[in-house]
Amino acid sequence: MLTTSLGDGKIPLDVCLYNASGVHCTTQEELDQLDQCKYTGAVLTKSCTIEPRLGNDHPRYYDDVFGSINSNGLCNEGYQFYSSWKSKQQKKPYIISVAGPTVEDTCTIISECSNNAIFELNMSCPNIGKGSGNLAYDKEAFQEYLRKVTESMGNESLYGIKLPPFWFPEQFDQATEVINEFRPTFVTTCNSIPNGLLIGDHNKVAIQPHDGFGGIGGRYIKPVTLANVAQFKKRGLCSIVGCGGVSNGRDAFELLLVGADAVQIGTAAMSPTGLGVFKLVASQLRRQMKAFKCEKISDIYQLNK
Ligand code: RRO
Repeated sequence: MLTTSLGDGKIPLDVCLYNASGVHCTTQEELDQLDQCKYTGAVLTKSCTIEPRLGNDHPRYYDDVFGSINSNGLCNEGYQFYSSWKSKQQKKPYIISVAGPTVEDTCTIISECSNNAIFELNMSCPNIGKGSGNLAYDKEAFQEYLRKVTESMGNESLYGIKLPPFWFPEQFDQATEVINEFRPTFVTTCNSIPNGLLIGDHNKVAIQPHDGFGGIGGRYIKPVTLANVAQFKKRGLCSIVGCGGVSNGRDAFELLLVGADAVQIGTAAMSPTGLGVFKLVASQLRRQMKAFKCEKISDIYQLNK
């Protein structure tokens, strides 16, 4: 019932839910746990760079009932770790998120990974200063990045693009033009909203790096995610993975209703119950589908036509 696929069947997912990059997917133990989780359809890694990175100083992540702020600073184990991680179950697609963060480093990483690796190109990290966070807002820079990166891939490579949030119709038109030119297998929309600010305990900014500014995720951003999925769906491009603000089955159902083919969960999987959220969301999503007489995931979008 929860089966779906990205790229017209090229990436089959037994379950339409999986983790957002950055959430429970940095270490060997975390990847192994994702691999074993029965309620996710893919394993997606933390965005990687050539060398391992420790990331920013702590506290760099904070959440409240409405969502989260982070300035993790691209902490990761380096691409060689992610390219050599092996699934013990061998059942789910394994997607390597690549941040670069420069286009040259992205190309190096891609050309060094195996030909049949699947990539999610992170062009939207909000926390690394100049670089990827605003790349997709500039049409020429976006094209140039994809031109170089796709040249470093095999012709048959499967890849998605992790987009930043867009706001205005012209931005969606412009991004769609670039996406249609390069035809990725999927887009993931969207990364955290850049440069938000949350106040934590003691009347101070909630996280330490960058004077407290960081990427906002979780329930705060669900309306933005819904709008971004709907705007891209309207423009009829490749498969869409919705990401941002999903913490229950109704949230996932709503993203599928506006045109997502699959749904990632980020902030809600950082909670103390961790990966348990996938079981909860999967069972609530099934219940929603039964209530609205949907037998398969693609029936959900039809309800909204
Ligand atoms: O590591 C981070 O600070 C980070 C990344 Br790479 C990203 O893409 N999105 C985000 O919210 N944080």
